[in-house]
Amino acid sequence: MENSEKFFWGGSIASHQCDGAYDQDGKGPGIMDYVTAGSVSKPREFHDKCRDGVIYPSHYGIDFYHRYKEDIALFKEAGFTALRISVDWSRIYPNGDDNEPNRAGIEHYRDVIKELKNNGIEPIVTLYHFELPMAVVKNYDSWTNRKTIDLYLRYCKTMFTEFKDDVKYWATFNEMNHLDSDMILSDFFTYMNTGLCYSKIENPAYAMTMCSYNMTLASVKAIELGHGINPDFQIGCVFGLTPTYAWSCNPDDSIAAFKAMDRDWYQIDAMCKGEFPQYKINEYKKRGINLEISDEDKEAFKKSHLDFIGVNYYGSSVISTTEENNSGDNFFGGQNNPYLKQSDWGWTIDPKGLRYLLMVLDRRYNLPMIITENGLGAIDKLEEDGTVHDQYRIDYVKAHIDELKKSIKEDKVNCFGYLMWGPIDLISATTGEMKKRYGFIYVDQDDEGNGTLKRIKKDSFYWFKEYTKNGGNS
Ligand code: BGP
Repeated sequence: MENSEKFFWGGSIASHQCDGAYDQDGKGPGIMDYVTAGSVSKPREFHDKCRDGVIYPSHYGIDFYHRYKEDIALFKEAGFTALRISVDWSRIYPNGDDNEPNRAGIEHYRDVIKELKNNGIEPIVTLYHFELPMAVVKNYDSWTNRKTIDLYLRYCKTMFTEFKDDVKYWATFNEMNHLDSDMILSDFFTYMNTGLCYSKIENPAYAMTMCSYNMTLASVKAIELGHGINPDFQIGCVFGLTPTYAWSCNPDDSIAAFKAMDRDWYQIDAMCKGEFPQYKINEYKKRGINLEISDEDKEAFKKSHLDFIGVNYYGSSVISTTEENNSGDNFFGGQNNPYLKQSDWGWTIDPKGLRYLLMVLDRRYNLPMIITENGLGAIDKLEEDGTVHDQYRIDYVKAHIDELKKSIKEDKVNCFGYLMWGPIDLISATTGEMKKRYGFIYVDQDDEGNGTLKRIKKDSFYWFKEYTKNGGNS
């Protein structure tokens, strides 16, 4: 990419969506291991077996745990210079509070990271991508308990220390912003962030507030901890961000749109503006929740130093304050945008929204950014001759990169990489489906976990390889 010496091209994956091997090498049960296909919002009781009349996709993933060498070789061939992976906390501390870390888990990630580096791919490591040990939910009531901050920090310390010289880029959390006090316990984002519905919760709104607050504080403390271990670490946090437009020029719609976006800022504000924002404390108060911040916590927020913002971007939403316009069956809530198309899963496709979002973030925070997720979930057809023609994916990715280029060149936004989501087909987080595919690489597996797991290069794979050959300048 022009104007940028070190611009990463690559992809993002998460352990629980691709590893499989859910009970191997000492891994403990994590919250995503309890979730059945298609029922993320209604997780059922944990089954010891992969199949007990019910399908638990995280139990098998796409077997990246055993096939990572083959997959990394393909990423290299596609021109990747970075891969964002996640470490599953329950592979390192199976119960969250074990006396010693699980060496086999650490060594597994060491092998993966080594393989990436040997292939010239920079590892970018997320420390929490919906991967909370279930024992922390059951024994400590998840993030409602401040003790969980200590457990998380101990896990981070283990990772920062073990990989002091091997990993430079870290992300403390993935999409913790999809958690707020006015959500419902059965919302899949609440579940994925906290597993809360498995703990003893009397006041859900208060519990969710405490989870969000404690995760934000944990992120701030982890950043400080990491910088203490290696001052050269670049430690960021990843947010799932959805720009929201006003349906009309009615000022009420503009205020509603602003407020909808405001929900996404408070944790970023807390991580880089020196204090937990008063506007959020006031909002909690209006909902009957009294958030008191101790002097010790205030100190931690004051010192917070976020190195970069990770941007997960899939699409935009539209908000209206008048009921007759409230037709929306859009995944992001609100209206369907008449100017834009949607994916098969109702996600609005809006490349320009990325440019808009980056401008807002840049002017608000003036921090380096990296696109940590972007992509199109689509149904792909494997042809009889073993090809997959996914021009729609090429169009989607190219359109977003085109807008990103404008952000960098014209808007002078500081963005140091583009990582597409799910470069190899993997399990969908929100639906548990395999048929919702994002990859440049097709994986032969169906929604029930059947298939050869063979990896097949799609048309988009060849396109991306060509596209990135000249640093995306061709
Ligand atoms: C993001 C998550 C990812 C990923 C992606 C696509 O919110 O960080 O884990 O899953 O969304 O979502 P889905 O897999 O549900 O299509």
